[in-house]
Amino acid sequence: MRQLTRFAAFSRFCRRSPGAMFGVVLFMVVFSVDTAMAGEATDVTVAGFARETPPGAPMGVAYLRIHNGGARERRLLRVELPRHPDASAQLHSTVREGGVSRMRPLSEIELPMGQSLEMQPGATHLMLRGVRLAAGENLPLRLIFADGGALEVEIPVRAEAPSEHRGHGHHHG
Ligand SMILES: [Cu+2]
Repeated sequence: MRQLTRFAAFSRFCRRSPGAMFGVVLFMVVFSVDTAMAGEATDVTVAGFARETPPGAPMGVAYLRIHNGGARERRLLRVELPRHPDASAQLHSTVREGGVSRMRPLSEIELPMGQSLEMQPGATHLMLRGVRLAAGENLPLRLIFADGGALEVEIPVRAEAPSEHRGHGHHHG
């Protein structure tokens, strides 16, 4: 009832002063765009690749380079695979204990302001379960941050990591 009265008053106000009404509508549009932006991690950039799943391998792996170009610390909580609802991705670290490498799940990754995290073989990586990837495909990822922000990216699938090239390197140019 109160809502209706308010609406009636607003309609009268709009009829009398269309200019002011335009201002109010513009304010509402700007406000909602601003609210939508708050939910996205636009100041974080992501590059990287996933490795082709070798025949018979139960798991896959991806390595991301995440840069926090924003003005505050961000915490990455998890990574989702939007195109592969039955698969999962886990943040892992690799630690050496008594000469043996072990993988540990990470509950989150801190991204201090202005800093980058570079995942690589033998260190932090993204473990992929339940999805088989072939070189040449793209893998869509959704990064979920502690502040509720999300970032959608696509990374290429490569036959092998650049650091795994054996023998003489290729020199271009
Ligand atoms: Cu792992």
